[in-house]
Amino acid sequence: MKLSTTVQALSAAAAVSAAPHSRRQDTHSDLIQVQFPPAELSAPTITLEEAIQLMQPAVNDIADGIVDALDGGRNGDDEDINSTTTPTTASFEEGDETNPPARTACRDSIRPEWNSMSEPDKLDYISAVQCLTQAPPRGGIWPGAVTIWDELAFVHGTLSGQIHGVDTFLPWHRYFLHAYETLLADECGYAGPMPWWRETDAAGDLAGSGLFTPEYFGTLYPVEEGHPGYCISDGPFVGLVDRLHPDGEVCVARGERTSISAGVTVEMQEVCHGGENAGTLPQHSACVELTNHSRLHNAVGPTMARVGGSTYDAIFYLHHAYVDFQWKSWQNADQRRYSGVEGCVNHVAEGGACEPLTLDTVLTSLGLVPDLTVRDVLDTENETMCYTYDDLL
Ligand SMILES: [Cu+2]
Repeated sequence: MKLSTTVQALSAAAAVSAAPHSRRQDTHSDLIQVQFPPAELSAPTITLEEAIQLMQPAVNDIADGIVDALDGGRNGDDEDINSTTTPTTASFEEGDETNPPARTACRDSIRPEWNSMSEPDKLDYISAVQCLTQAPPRGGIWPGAVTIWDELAFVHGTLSGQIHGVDTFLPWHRYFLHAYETLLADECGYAGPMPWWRETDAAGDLAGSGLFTPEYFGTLYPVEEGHPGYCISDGPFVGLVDRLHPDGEVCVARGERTSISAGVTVEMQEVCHGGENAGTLPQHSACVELTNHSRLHNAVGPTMARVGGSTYDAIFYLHHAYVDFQWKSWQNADQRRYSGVEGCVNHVAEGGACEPLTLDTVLTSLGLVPDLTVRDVLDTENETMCYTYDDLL
């Protein structure tokens, strides 16, 4: 069915029916409209102007690692950006400024942008992900888990408050992608690369990006404002359920809000990149998280828009590979960013104390795969992790 035809059919169906009960079968198509409330957009965002403000130098001096901690260090104009944490410490190791660590350049493990992959490689990846959505749980993570997919979602959902809106955001999600890749290999024999998605190419029309087809991730339909979205209705992920939803078990669902997806832009990405000498990790992290990252989550909802269950949608992992790509690109602009971190692991309330993010900060998946530290994941071209991105060669 052509998308335009489908959308027309959906609009007509929506006009004649507004059943209030839990789910209903759409009379004009095979789509099931979800009836849990439209996701409250749980990923906070900032505007382009706020992003530019956030990236202003002088919150911290990355060269000295000198920090003006709890008073005065904060950019006065940022006060309404809840999730922005105040950098209060730096853990650059001595000599880092003059001797960046030698990097082994793992050029044999390149993460490709989705659209550059061959058809067989795309299908190979999708088939491995489908396998993971059905693989039996490893156990010991969550008694409610029926699959490893549930365990991944549980880990991300349970830790949600500790890994979003704090400076652990980028390292933890890098670690989480590593856990996911490990499971794809171990449980489903996947030996191919982990793709990323240059979603800025599809701003305002994610549905037409070529990813959301019955062969790959399943169709994504644009929806009107206030429409709750549709259960995934075709492709390898049809029937997938979110077992962490507060309303109980619900289908994994999508509906593109194009007004939001239009805001996933190269301009935002470039602001957050900050140039060679601008931007500390906390600035870069908050900027990335609160702009393109959050917008894409909110745009694909309702599953992706609910932070606690977002990993149930398989697109999550390509999206976070794009987030990780942005971090690595930022790190590449200053080699010291491969050896030092700064910021806070906690949400610092006004005047509150910062628990510093350090190289020894532990990144956990609650036992799904072994814990690592920030040190282990900071450089993706070392012994623990060995990859880079096609656009960063
Ligand atoms: Cu997350």
